[in-house]
Amino acid sequence: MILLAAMALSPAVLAQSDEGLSAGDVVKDCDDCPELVVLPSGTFMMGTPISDREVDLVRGEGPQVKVTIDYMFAVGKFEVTHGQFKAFVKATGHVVKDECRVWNDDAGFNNDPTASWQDRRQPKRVKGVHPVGCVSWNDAKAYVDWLAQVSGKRYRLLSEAEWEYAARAGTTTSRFWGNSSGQACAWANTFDLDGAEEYPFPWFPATCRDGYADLAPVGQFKPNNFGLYDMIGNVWEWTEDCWAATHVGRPRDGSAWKWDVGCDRHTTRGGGWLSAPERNRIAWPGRDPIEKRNTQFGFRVARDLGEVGDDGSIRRMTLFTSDVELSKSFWADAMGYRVTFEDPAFGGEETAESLSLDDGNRAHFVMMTPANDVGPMIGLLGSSGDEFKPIEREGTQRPRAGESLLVVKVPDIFATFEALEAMGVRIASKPSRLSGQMTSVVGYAGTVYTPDGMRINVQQVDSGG
Ligand SMILES: [Ca+2]
Ligand SMILES: [Ca+2]
Repeated sequence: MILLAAMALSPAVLAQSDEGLSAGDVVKDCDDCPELVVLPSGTFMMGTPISDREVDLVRGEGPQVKVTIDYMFAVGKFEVTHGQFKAFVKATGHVVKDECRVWNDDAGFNNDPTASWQDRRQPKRVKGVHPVGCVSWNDAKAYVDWLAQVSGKRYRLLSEAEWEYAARAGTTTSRFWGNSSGQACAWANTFDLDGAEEYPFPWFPATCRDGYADLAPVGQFKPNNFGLYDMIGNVWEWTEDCWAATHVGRPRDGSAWKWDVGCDRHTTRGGGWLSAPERNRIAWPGRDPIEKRNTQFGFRVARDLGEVGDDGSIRRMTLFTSDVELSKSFWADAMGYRVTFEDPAFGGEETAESLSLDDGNRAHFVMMTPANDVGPMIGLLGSSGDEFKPIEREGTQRPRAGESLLVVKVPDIFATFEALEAMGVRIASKPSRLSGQMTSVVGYAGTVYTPDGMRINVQQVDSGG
């Protein structure tokens, strides 16, 4: 009832267009869609300072890096609920695998083959207003893809940087209410004295009572400064990023940190109802296998605002195709650019191995951000020389010295995706956010020459798995 009252007080608009939205607005795109809060752009320090007594450098919450999110985006006001996820399962027939790590009085905290997202033991009877749990990263991805389909909007998971930015909401303390785990109970459902009475987990609880020994319905505690609920505690939230043990090398523009070859473990954030207080902190990253299901693992959604190109910037991404020939008609209308790789040391053994790809990936495209008003561009790996020839190469697709990328301007990056997909192209990683960087190429280093002769240095932005 508390939840319903809170929701009634924030009238959400069923938005047809994102024009005119500003930070703090609440948006709901369809009956079964989660409510979203529009977040402002901003800059923040990601991670925990070395001086913090709780800092866990082994787990990868340091060193601190400055991240600038120069775009507004929308984030789920609440964790995705069981009811919302159920609507997705009903509409699509999506199957969530059984077996989930749950608490059983006889077996303790164990991988129970009979537990599932619909029976995850805690709570004893799950309701629609509880956050969904016992779902894997793949299940979360399937859900956001479905939302994108039914709404026509760009739903996705949050990047880890976006998640931390959203959770901090302008604060710099270890929790969004301050530094004390003992004050958690007004703001978050964590492992508290109520939980400790019911579940004998071998770690200390927060020294307060939040009223929930295990899972709580979403939205029962005070929100953070952005109006987001349960950013700490209740369920852990899957992010788009691959887990890394450090923030060194992390993208600084809010984009997800992922490897071209994929990764086995993704980052979960925010802690959960049974986690120890030191894990119920904004910056502490979980590192969890992609198919892991746990009673306290759920997620939250994000959505991009507007259409690509609205503000002159586009998303950064990597994609692969299995047949270059098929995409020739697409390139025919494109304006030619050339990226030249001049460094003879580039493309050495170590680099080649770090980007070995799956069988069947023969040509490599990279998405590039625009130089000023140039607009969306895509790069195609090919030979150097007057006549550009696409290269189809087994194994590593990284350009080597003497090769180049043909970079072409496209009218609409998402129309391009659809066209490529219709041609049977496998897209390894869909664009996930706007980027304000002048030029960036995922996984590459080299030099870009724009048509008017401007030379731009391109930085390598990923680090391999
Ligand atoms: Ca609790
Ligand atoms: Ca949470």
